[in-house]
Amino acid sequence: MAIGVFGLPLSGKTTIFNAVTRGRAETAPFRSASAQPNVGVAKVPDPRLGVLAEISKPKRIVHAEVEYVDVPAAPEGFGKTQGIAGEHLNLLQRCDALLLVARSFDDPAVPHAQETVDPYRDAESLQLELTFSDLAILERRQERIASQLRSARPAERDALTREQDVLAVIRAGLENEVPVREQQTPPDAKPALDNFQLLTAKPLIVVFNIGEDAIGGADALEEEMRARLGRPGVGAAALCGKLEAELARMSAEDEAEFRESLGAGEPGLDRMVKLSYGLLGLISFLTTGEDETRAWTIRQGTSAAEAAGKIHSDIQRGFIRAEVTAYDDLARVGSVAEARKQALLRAEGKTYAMRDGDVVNFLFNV
Ligand SMILES: Nc1nc2c(ncn2[C@@H]2O[C@H](COP(=O)(O)OP(=O)(O)OP(=O)(O)O)[C@@H](O)[C@H]2O)c(=O)[nH]1
Ligand SMILES: [Mg+2]
Repeated sequence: MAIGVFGLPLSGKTTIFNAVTRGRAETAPFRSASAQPNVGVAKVPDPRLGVLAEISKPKRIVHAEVEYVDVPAAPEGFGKTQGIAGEHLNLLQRCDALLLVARSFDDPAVPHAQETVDPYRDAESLQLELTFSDLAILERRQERIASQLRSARPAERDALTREQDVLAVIRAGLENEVPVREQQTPPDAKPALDNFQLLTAKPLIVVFNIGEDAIGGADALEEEMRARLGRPGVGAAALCGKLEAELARMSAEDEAEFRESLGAGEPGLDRMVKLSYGLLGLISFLTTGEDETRAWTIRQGTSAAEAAGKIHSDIQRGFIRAEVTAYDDLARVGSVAEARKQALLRAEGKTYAMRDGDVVNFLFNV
């Protein structure tokens, strides 16, 4: 699972990438010479792990992880309504979700790609870029189909014509600015569509990178963003990339103390990572024992047997049953033994659909 970070030049993409991955990629108040993407991994914040660790006293805690790819802005700049192309397009296409960074901080030392700071304008024009890229992809495919149809055998014609019809409908939707993720596409068109990796089909997180002086208003801004930008499959977050990147370099204690002194509630960065996790349709099941307390990433709707396979293929193969306790129940009663006594521990079979926060012990036999 990877999230592609993109935006206008100097909007703070790399700063936010560093904050979220605790990385040290180069940031600068001028266009970076390096056109290389930065790739890193973010831990998904999960306070439940700390609570379970209190119960099991494990040697280590392992968080779920999501990969982030910081895609450099194209030299000619995005936001010029020409679509995203080349290597930048390839990078974004490979990602499962996109994170759009719009600059909301004012700083005379950092030139702006546009004349003024207007994150809503930038977010809109960047989304338009995604639409243009998709239109170009569809157009190329339509041209290919047209040429294939000229020499196609009757047996092939049907499938090609059907695809052509589907593509025409999607294109018409895009031309009316309806992203693919909001379009109703016929189920049999899904494999072909997945293959195209259309950008507006992917979940999108819009992040406003606010200045240090605006942190107090982050919650209100986020609410406004949700009202103005929120659509199915689109999330919104406001955070100060620069501050978050500085905090990410501190020790855990210093960071907590500093956040406390800022009077900030849940860090914007944590909210952003959780938001991405949810938009990707991901949930975590938890395991805990003497060795480790751990969050495992699965897609919503994953069966117990498949979840077991995440840990080890042997556990899936030899699956007998899963002993499941809801996290809230376990946290409330304080021990697995007590959960068992109070009949809060359920036995579930292979096809059980896992829920977020299930604390699981798989029984297996190989
Ligand atoms: N004041 C202020 N400056 C910021 C903030 N976020 C980033 N910057 C500064 O803006 C400049 C550009 O930040 P980067 O993170 O390199 O931006 P970028 O979008 O990765 O830039 P390119 O990759 O060159 O397009 C750096 O000097 C950052 O320190 C912020 O929240 N407040
Ligand atoms: Mg950068």
